[in-house]
Amino acid sequence: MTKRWTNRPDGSNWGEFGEDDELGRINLITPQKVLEGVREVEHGITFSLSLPLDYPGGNALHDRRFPPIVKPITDMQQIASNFYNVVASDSIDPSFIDVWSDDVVTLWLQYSTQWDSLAHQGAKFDANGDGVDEPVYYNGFRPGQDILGPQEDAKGDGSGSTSFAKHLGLEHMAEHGVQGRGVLIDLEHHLGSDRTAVTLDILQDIMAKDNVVVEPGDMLLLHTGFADQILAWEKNPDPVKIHTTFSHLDASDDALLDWIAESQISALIADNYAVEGFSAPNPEPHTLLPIHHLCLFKLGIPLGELWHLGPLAKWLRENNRSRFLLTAPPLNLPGTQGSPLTPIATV
Ligand code: UVW
Repeated sequence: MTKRWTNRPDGSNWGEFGEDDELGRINLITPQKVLEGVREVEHGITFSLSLPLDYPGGNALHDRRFPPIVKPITDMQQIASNFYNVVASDSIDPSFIDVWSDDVVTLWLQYSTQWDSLAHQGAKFDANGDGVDEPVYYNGFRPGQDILGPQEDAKGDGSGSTSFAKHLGLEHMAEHGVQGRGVLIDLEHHLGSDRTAVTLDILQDIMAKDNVVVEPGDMLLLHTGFADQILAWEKNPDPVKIHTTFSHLDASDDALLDWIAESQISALIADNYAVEGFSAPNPEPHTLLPIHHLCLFKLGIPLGELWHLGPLAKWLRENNRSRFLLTAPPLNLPGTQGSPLTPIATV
């Protein structure tokens, strides 16, 4: 197969997991890494790390993402009542005792607890070496060719799908299985609910105080307290505080970005909105989200957002631990940019 690129971005690892790789750093979750995760299980206690998927509530966090809409499926005549709370003795035959329901959901895949796929953020970059930047995703995959849409029948199966990631979709992570060692850094314990931009110095200071060590292939989780507050707001979040409280990674700190690259983490996960804050305006070409750019575009590190980490962080602190077995596959829903999930930590 022809290479999709002749230039790769500075500091990227394109091609290092194979010319056609679509998994990125998830490749570092090897059988050995799974065993390292399993060895962290001592008590058999599990923590579900998902918010209910109808949280945060409303759309104050992101004005184009909405809570799920659940409906009954309809019958061939589009009548909903024919397949929801259906009493079979009334509608089919008096001899049947059954009552049935079936439903359908419209689900904004990045509304709540989610993975961002490697197709979620690319960049303009001169990958083919013709001197002109073109839009491209991780490992040189292209909009319009590999990531299709919006267009009629993008999936090509008549299903009505108008977008479809032929490559880099989350089904690859689902099929690989996402299970290995998770390591949690408890930012909230040290920084409280202030909107602190966390630099490498702050991060390493907290890691030293809490004896947190991150090794290649680990999935790194950051507890900021944001998702705990989201739950406390009970689906009616404060529209100002939701954007002005709790810590996030300081994407303007180049040393932090270098550390993320050098640490060889396989995934970067936070309980907040986007892991990082937005870049300041700048007349030069730049990325709005440097950590998304580094992780999704350059290094193939999937991002987890809006995970519910509070109870796990509390237990780990009480037990003087930071590591656990993390099981966190996305939905095996082909062609998607993001996926809800129900991650489980086992200690
Ligand atoms: C933002 O929308 C800021 O981040 P994400 O798309 O990763 O949720």
